[in-house]
Amino acid sequence: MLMRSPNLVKMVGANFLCVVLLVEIIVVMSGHSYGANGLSMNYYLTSCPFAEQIVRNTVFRALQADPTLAAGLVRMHFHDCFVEGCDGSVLIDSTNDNTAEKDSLANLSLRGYEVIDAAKEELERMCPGVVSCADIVAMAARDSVFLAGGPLYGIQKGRKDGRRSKVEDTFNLPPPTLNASQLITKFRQHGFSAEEMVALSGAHTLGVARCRSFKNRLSGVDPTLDKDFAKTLSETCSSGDDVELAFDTTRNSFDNLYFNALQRKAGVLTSDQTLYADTRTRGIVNGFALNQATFFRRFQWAMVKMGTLDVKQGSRGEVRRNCHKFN
Ligand code: HEM
Ligand SMILES: *[C@@H]1O[C@H](CO)[C@@H](O)[C@H](O)[C@H]1NC(C)=O
Ligand SMILES: CC(=O)N[C@H]1CO[C@H](CO)[C@@H](O)[C@@H]1O
Repeated sequence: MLMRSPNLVKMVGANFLCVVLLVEIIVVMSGHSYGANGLSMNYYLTSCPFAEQIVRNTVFRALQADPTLAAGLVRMHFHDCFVEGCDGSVLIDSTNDNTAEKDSLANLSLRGYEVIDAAKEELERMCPGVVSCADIVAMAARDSVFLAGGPLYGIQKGRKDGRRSKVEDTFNLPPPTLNASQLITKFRQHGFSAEEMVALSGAHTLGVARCRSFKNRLSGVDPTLDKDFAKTLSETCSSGDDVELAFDTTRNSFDNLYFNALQRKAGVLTSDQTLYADTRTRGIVNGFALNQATFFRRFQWAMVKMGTLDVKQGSRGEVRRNCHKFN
């Protein structure tokens, strides 16, 4: 296990490069291992050998300038994968005859598009037409987790970019008002266990929510909501719908404090606090709150799995030249 200070980005640089190089060497030695879905660890080995480094350096520079972007990039990957599979559909701009996923209410506050664009631009210079936008999103999320102090996991590459991005498909995204039963059902539809769903929710160790995402909790008495924390929520909302509140006390550090907050009834969204309120998931929350290493292992596994949801292969997809537009 690597130990990192919260003041991550500066310290981690050198370490990060070494570890990733090592991971890559191990992968290369173990040969081409294509999964059933056509993805592989060393997909760009000959076609664009520096693809991983280019994405990593771009993300590294972006987070140095603005560490809050780690949250944006992790969430972007989730929104990409849960709608139409991990195919870069979240990046498509709307046109006159197509309203894209991007313009859904759920998507209102996605951030970090410019980081994906910067990586894509450099990749197009080095190896034109080779690295998909979907893979860039997956790699950027992976690098963000690690640079924010979370676990490092290797991911397969080779996702093709999709040719469909429709606002109506975003009904697949879970709204923040869901209870544990509904979350378990929703995630089961994508092949996840309750434990994997709780681990993935742990991504809320990064970032913020805006008042409009939790103001549903401010009417009536909620026994699952701490009284002082209820005041924090309503004070936030007294300044407007778009005012932000961090999910935990360390919004830019990937740690297990999110789960400790749930134990104190200080979860921000209904969908956060329900994980502790419901007996089916409370034990999992307690386990992750007690042992960060367990959370990290489960999160790594669940993210790798999320990153392969309905990936497009061959003629089902393309490698976009510009991540905002179909070719
Ligand atoms: C379990 C169901 C989930 C629900 C209901 C949910 C809902 C939300 C909502 C409402 C916000 C705040 C948006 C805003 O007010 O601007 C948010 C933020 C966020 N979500 Fe989730 N989410 C879920 C799962 C996930 C998963 C699986 C991931 C990633 C693996 C994720 C990553 C994030 C991150 C990093 C943020 C902070 C974004 C930022 O600060 O820019 N969420 N989520
Ligand atoms: C969760 O919400 C659904 C829909 O509102 C409701 O039918 C169900 O009873 C709720 N489950 C629990 C355990 O509260
Ligand atoms: C409805 C809405 O406001 N959608 C937004 C989704 O995200 C993009 C990119 O930030 C915005 O341009 C859209 O306005």
